[in-house]
Amino acid sequence: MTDRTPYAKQVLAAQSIEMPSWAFGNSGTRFKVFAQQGVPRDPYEKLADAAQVQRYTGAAGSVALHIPWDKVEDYADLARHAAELNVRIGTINSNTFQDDDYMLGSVCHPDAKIRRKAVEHLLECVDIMDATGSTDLKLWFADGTNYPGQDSIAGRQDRLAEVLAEVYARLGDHQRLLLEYKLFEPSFYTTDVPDWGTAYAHCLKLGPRAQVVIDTGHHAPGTNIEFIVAFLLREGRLGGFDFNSRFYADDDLMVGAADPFQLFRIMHELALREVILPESGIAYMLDQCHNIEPKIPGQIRSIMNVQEATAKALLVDRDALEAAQQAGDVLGANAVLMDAYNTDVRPLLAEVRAEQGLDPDPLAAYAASGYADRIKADRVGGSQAGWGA
Ligand SMILES: [Mn+2]
Repeated sequence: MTDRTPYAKQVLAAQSIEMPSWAFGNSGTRFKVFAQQGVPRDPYEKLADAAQVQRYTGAAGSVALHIPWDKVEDYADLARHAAELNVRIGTINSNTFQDDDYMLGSVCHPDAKIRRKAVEHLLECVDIMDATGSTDLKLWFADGTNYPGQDSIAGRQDRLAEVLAEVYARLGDHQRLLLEYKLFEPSFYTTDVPDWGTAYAHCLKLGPRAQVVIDTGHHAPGTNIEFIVAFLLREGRLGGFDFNSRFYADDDLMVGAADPFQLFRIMHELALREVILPESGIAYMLDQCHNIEPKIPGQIRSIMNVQEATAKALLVDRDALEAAQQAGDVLGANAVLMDAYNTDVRPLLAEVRAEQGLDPDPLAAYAASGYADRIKADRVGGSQAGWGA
């Protein structure tokens, strides 16, 4: 067995996962949003909280913004604020699902005036990318229908293609359009971008800077997500991930909480192609909400879960795996994978952190810092940011 530990440590030390700004605001379900004390009141405070996650993990270097939830007067100033906190602005996420006009859809709406309004929002998001230095525009559409006959399924695809082409044409040469799919919800009969195949087909028509985002929570139970990863990677169309967990349907729980083995299998496909690090161009993001758990520790735990799955994937003995595969040794090949998965990588990650000058236990270090009490005391007055605000 080859010793892959030095290689794994080197990759882990350079890994970076993007945090969602909305993870730090209040969140809930369609039934109830539970308020927590000390929650940020504006995007500047969200970045300050995100910087805590980076401070204790060293593996969370960027923050995704969501427009209009993170609207500010001066985006260049927000980007400067981020840099001072040792994080940077990552993906710009658009929102065409929280306006009365979008009841029947946004970019697929039958009324051209509503579609125009949605396009203008998406173009504004590209302006914000220009101002913040962000390179990625992430699109997720709540568009779809609830009842058979409600609208033309094919007609909606035509409208979608037209809008995507206009937005793609507006991008700079260094910018990308990342198209996210979701099986269902909020629409319950048809969804206009329900799966990776639909997203992939639209991206192919647009051009090479249009790529697919895999949100791990957006599939039917039992879907083999690592197959989708391998396929899109091979085609050069894997733009990024929205990591989270779901038990039943999309619920944005902490990545690796529901099925750490699935996360390992996904990371294994990525490790095989050596695309774990930021320079691979794959945007590794969390898309989570912490409804009942504290938010900053929730993000720290999530980063650690990704690190653990990554460490195990990096430890897979590729020579032994390939030899077993070539020999048709089914049990042997499977055992190589399981040996890596069953390795306790926590000591290895503690070592990686110590070598970076970090506390080997990020959660304990954060808890001991007193930051949680400070923000509870400081952030009194004003209105706290929440899901959708
Ligand atoms: Mn998502």
